[in-house]
Amino acid sequence: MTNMKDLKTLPYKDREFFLQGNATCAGCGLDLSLRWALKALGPKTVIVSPASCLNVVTGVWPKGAPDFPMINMVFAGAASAATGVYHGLKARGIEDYTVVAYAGDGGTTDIGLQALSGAAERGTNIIYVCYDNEAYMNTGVQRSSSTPVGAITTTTYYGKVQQKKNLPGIMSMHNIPYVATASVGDPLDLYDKFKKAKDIKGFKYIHIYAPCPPGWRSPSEKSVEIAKMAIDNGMWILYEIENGFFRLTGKSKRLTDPKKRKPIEEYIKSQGRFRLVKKEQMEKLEQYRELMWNQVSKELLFQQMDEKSR
Ligand SMILES: Cc1ncc(C[n+]2csc(CCOP(=O)(O)OP(=O)(O)O)c2C)c(N)n1
Ligand code: SF4
Ligand SMILES: [Mg+2]
Repeated sequence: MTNMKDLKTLPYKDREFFLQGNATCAGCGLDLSLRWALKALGPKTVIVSPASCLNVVTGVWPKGAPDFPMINMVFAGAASAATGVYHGLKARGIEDYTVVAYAGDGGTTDIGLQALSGAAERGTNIIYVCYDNEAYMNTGVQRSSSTPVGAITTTTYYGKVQQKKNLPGIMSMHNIPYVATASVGDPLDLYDKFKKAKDIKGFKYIHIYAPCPPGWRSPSEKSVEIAKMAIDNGMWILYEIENGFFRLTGKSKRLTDPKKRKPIEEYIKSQGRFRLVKKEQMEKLEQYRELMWNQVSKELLFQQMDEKSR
């Protein structure tokens, strides 16, 4: 791992690939995530974007601001289109480009899941990224299966009833060489994970926590703070699974003890989408956090057993 510790030593620190003045809203987590990801991936990167905010903001003339080759694709087709781009480039003898599908949570956890699972099973040499703003934002904030319990959207007026789908968990079951979670609340960790994924052959999956001020009803200047809160309170766990080896990263390494996790009240209060959350939904949100950490504990336990048996 590169373990980038300092912004000043970052390659491409003075080079932007996703340019200023683009049409994303102020404080957009998608914008931040892509900016950092591209600094790790460098200029030889092709982005495939299915219908999503990214797809919209890169296509709005005269504010389309990608300084990288990019293909806009249908909502369900990110992973299959990226597969085609990879093989097309390969057939022409071009193997030094990184092909990346960069999709929203709707395009990943709902409509694009079939193509995603297929590409993962085939082991296509691409990186698939889900920037998770926890709803269908560009079409006016409808719920996705990645929306958390209690969040108000235009299709869940009183707050979503079901729990958030654990897509990184599902992807880890595909036995692909690299699965990671990341957050715009820890850009250097995000940077390191993209740097690592770039050099691994096969299918890589990175799931990024990406706040959306208009969709979350949160102040635009608070996006990074909210993302950091989610890490500190354990609602978003930073980890990577490299060739089956599970590892917590960033601040999440210090949070295996539940007592060290901050309470979630402040986090819930920071976003208007949770304004109708009552005791019952609060308990469900806490149950979700517990469930995710229980899975982490199992992973860590399996690993210890595996190491002992060697
Ligand atoms: C088959 C199909 N159904 C619906 C749409 C309309 N549509 C475009 S983007 C989108 C939601 C995308 O949500 P997400 O993937 O989470 O990306 P975000 O907008 O949040 O960035 C929808 C419903 C479409 N383009 N194609
Ligand atoms: S609606 Fe949300 S995800 Fe879309 S551009 Fe605005 S802040 Fe970003
Ligand atoms: Mg979304």
